[in-house]
Amino acid sequence: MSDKKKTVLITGISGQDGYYIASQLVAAGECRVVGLVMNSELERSLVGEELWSQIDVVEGELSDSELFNRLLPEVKPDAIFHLAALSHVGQSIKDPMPTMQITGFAPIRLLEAVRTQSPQTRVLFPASAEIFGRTQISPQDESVPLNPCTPYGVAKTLVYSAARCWRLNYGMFVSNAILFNHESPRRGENFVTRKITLAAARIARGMQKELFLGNLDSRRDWGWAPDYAEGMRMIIEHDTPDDFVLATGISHSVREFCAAAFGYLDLDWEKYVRVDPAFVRPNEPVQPVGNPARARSVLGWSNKTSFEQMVEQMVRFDYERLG
Ligand code: F7E
Repeated sequence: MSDKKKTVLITGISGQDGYYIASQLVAAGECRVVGLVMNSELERSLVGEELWSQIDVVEGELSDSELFNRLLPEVKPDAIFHLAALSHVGQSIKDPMPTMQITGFAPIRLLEAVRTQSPQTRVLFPASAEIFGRTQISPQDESVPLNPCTPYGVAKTLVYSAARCWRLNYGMFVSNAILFNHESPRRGENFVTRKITLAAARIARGMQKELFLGNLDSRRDWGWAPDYAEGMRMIIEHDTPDDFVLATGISHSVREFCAAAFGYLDLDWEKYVRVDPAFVRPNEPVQPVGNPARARSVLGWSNKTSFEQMVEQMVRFDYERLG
């Protein structure tokens, strides 16, 4: 991966993780970065001119069954970060089939295209803490049995298992990053952290009066997305294909996130946050908290940004942007 001529294909480059991985690769200046987008016009503004001008862009839809058969001979990637997916867990519960198709089946077509056309290409899949679902074992490391409890978790379990299966049977370089929640100002506004930081900023600026959330007692292991992007790069650059948990090892509740975010703007969150049953999920992982010991010892990876620093950077971004 240090050879200047190498080409890295990133699907979902306008999403949070695709953006950070592309930015880090471009900054390192060691490879050509090609980003897959669905709609150049729309996604160009999401990515921003600075990064957009330093990458090549190809267009395509994951629902197109020939997408990867067409792209591989055209792009000739040495490595692929497959980050494009439908990634909202709550939405997957409301309407499971799109998530099964896009998050679950499209990566299998990618594996098959790589196997038949470009077997030397390295592939990284972002698996998810949702694959552990309702396990009673805590914290979760790579040895914990899978027990997904949402359609999104089932789709991710399919891809995680397929990666291991294709690796075993065909000797391909396919790795899984088992990602616990990771956040940043680039997080989508319908995920709870960004929903909270944006609302706190809007309330502080007098643009919003209340914030409606679901379960305030839910706990998550929240890390800083740029650190996880670095971890994914370390996994694909490792000597051998393998699976690694990327997590902080510490969990916080939604309630604690609210207190930290509103507190940063000197606001008492309890005055503004209300529960709306429409946002309460019927089913949640029991106690998602990851054990990143293996990534730490084998790769030398860790989440370097604390919970407090993460919340502060997200709130500051939203507050300043609104000003
Ligand atoms: O929910 C609770 C909600 O939607 C976090 C994705 O990146 O991480 C992410 O999935 C928690 C849950 O993320 C609201 O019930 C309360 O307990 O931000 P989220 P997620 O479902 O954990 C995993 C590892 C992934 O792989 C996914 O792709 O917050 N919660 N009130 C709420 N959640 C949302 N979205 N909105 C609320 O109003």
